Amino acid sequence: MRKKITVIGAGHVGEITAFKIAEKELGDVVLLDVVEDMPIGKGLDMREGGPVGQYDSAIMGTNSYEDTANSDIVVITAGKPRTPGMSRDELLDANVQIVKPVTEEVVKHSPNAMLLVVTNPLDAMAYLAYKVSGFPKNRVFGMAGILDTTRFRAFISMELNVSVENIQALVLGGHGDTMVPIARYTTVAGIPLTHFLGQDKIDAIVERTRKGGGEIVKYLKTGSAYYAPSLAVAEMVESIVKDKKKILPCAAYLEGEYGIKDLYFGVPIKLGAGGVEEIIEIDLTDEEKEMLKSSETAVRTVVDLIKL
Ligand code: TXD
Repeated sequence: MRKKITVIGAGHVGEITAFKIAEKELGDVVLLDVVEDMPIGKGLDMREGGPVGQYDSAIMGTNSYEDTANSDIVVITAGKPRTPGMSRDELLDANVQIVKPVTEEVVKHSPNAMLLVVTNPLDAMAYLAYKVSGFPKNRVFGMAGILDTTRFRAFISMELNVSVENIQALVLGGHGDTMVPIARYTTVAGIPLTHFLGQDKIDAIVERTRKGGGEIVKYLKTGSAYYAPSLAVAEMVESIVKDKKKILPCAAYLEGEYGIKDLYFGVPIKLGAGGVEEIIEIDLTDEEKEMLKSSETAVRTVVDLIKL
């Protein structure tokens, strides 16, 4: 039986996510948006690409939640993106008004689904979806860390002129400018990053990673990044559908791990058929712990503004 995967929001991230999922044949895809007819056109276009793109996934676009019934995975991308000069946190009020009713509809139609939240401010929206859905914590998680990590990896590969595939890295913390790229756990073909780069260079790459989202918004002017984010979501969906049990940095609900309680926060998790199957706690230096603490404070300040 093929999996049924729904993507809510057929904007930039939603449409490319749906397309990648279909192309990789991870399941049949339903793409939903509030804009009348638009997702139907996009879905049809993707379906018609099947013969030449060599994928058999059935893709459909819709304006109705009836078509999403009994989905195995629901990806929530509905919401406003940033524009230049804006922080992710400034999207809170507008996106609470979107993600809350979307989650309620999803729960009504797909009570057993996994919820993969993408809308910003990410950690706060994952928390909202968790609380509103009433789903167990293993079935609600957010995408951010893979995106932040792929940016960090890309910058390192650009600097060293080596394959992106050689670079293993980890970015922890909230999805904001306080995120914590852990250079100490970053390797190039298993060799510590410090063998290749001095501290100044590493610091500059860490800083560019933290501001990576904003750098793209500045160029796009009318919205935020979508290619790398969509690929990151597709990697998560693949790990669940194929039960790959990949260890990936994702926003997960913490109940004491890393000394943090009742918060969605970016940590390494094992992602498989059971959703969040394990949260991996790694040893951190005092300096890293301090950076994580200020990231926690930044996320908690935003979450506290949500009126559930
Ligand atoms: O790392 C991450 N988590 C992120 C998050 C990386 C990239 C983008 N990130 C956030 O995803 C971004 O800040 C936004 O909050 C969302 C979606 O970004 P996208 O770039 O796809 O925005 P678009 O192109 O404006 O698309 C949003 C779509 C648009 O088609 C709206 O009509 C639709 O969302 N929308 C809705 N769909 C369904 N239901 C409701 N209520 C709804 N409201 C708006």
